[in-house]
Amino acid sequence: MRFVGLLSVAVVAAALAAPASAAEVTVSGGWFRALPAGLPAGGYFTLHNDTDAAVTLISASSSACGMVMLHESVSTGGMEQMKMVDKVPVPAHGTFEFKHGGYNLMCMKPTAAMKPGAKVPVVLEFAGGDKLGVNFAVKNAKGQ
Ligand SMILES: [Cu+2]
Repeated sequence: MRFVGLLSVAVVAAALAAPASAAEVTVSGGWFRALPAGLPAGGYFTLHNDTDAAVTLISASSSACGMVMLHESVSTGGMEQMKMVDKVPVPAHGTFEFKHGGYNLMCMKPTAAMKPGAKVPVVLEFAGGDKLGVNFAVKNAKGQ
């Protein structure tokens, strides 16, 4: 796999600031929906896999969250419920969108850093141990 190899997260984050090179896994449009009173913040983004191999997202973490879970919203009889997901495969040259009503990151116990207008770091971990560091914007409940 060619995108991040065994580089440290800090090195990966620095590499992301450089112009995109040929084949890698990238994130666009990452943001958290901050809610008042320490409620969990949903995270949304699009994962782009421009490599020739499938990748599988297995976990996420952030210093702005006590814990980050992968969730899927499932509508049952008009009720929307969140289901835990343990992996999200993205095919070679494919994309996967985490969006409202579908998949989301769930930031449990958000810290004071999780406030609208801020940016918070997120580390995505893939099967095999590759990690990708990316900054997410923080917006209010209206997405502003
Ligand atoms: Cu959720």
